[in-house]
Amino acid sequence: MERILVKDTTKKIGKKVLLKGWINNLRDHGKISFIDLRDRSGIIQVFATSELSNQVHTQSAVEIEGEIKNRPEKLINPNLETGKIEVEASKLTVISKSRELPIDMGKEELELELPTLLDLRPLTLKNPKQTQIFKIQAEIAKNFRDAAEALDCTEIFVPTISASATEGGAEVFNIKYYDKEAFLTQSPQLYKQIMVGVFERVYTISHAYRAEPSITTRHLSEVVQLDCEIGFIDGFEELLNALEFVGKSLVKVGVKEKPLVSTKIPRLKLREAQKIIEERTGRNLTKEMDLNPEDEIEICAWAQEVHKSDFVTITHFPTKKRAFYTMPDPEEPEYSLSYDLLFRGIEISSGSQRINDYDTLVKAIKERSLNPKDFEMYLTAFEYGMPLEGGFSFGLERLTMKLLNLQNVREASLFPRDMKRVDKLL
Ligand code: AMO
Repeated sequence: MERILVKDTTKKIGKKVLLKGWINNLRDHGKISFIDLRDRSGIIQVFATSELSNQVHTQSAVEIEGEIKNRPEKLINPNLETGKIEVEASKLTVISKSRELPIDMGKEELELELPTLLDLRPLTLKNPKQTQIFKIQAEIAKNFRDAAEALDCTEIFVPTISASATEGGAEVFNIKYYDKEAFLTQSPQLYKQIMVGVFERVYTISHAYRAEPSITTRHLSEVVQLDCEIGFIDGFEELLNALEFVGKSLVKVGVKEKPLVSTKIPRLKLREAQKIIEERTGRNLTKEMDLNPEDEIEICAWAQEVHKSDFVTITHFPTKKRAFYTMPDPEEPEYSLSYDLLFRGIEISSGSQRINDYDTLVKAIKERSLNPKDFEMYLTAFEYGMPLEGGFSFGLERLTMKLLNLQNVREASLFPRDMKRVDKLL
């Protein structure tokens, strides 16, 4: 008999079927038991005699043959797609047996502390609530590809090993590379810019590494970034429009609590945002060069209340606080043509218009006490015709965390890395 998926069982009432999957839960009632069978498409209840079920443990991989039947009216489960039916098992074969479980996997929501949840990842990820986080994450990534393609960007794949600690800052991982030293890239930035000189518009989904010096609920040491870079732009406005178009596209996923998306996302210069925060909280931020986490929460609360928007775009950060490649605003060069997109209280994306003139770029590199020699490959692209350009990068885990209202960004990473953890605690 050919295997069918759980999602197709509703069309097979009265028929004999073969299902394959894992035992998500097993309720033993003496002579009979109820099994929740989970496959990639869903969950279905299986009714089995104890002779069939007494050898199996929860999470074992099994094959079940049986007949699909309507459930008695009072046993219908409205929370399950297959809640009106069940399988009456005639044969149960264990493909691979599960050991005794170290935790209770029978609950809808795993009641575990985060370290246990992460230590037992291969098991805890099988919990449907956990699985759902990463289904949503896959939807976000798909939406990103669709939005970037709609902007006519070409997908590129860039290296994550670099010969120099490029973007500056202390948060770089050194690696031993044969008998030399190398670094893990902090972002695909330099390569995506080079590729604008080739394709004009590009996008990439890539891993980025940050040796974050502290443990917070919003920082990981390895992240997935969703980057776009666009050439021959007419100006800054075009970049903001692209950023917000992609942002709005990313959040069109199957979550219960739909994001508030207004037609026009509110846009504020950093100083305007700081003024609003001061009016609301009394905190004077005029000397601050950036928004701290508390400020991000406050300005997002303002955007929700006043503009019914979970998004707010902040522009014009001080030039010296942004990376060397950021274009200063020609009208006010201490401020830059840069932006952050905030969503539900956190920065989920960042970007800018870039310096596209070779000499200005070399000067900006030197001004930050970096060495132009370390940027040889990158700078070459600016010697051979770099158009006006800019781009942005979304953090996949932060976006997933906020869309699902998770408390810690680690819950939105399959195998999170931080100062204390690589798979397990170090
Ligand atoms: P930035 O450093 O702001 O910009 O990163 C872009 C986005 O990536 C996510 N992110 C992180 N998420 C979790 N933990 C971290 N340690 C972490 N670091 C970054 C955030 C952030 O908004 N090259 C520029 C982008 C550009 O200018 O195009 C860059 O990397 O969501």
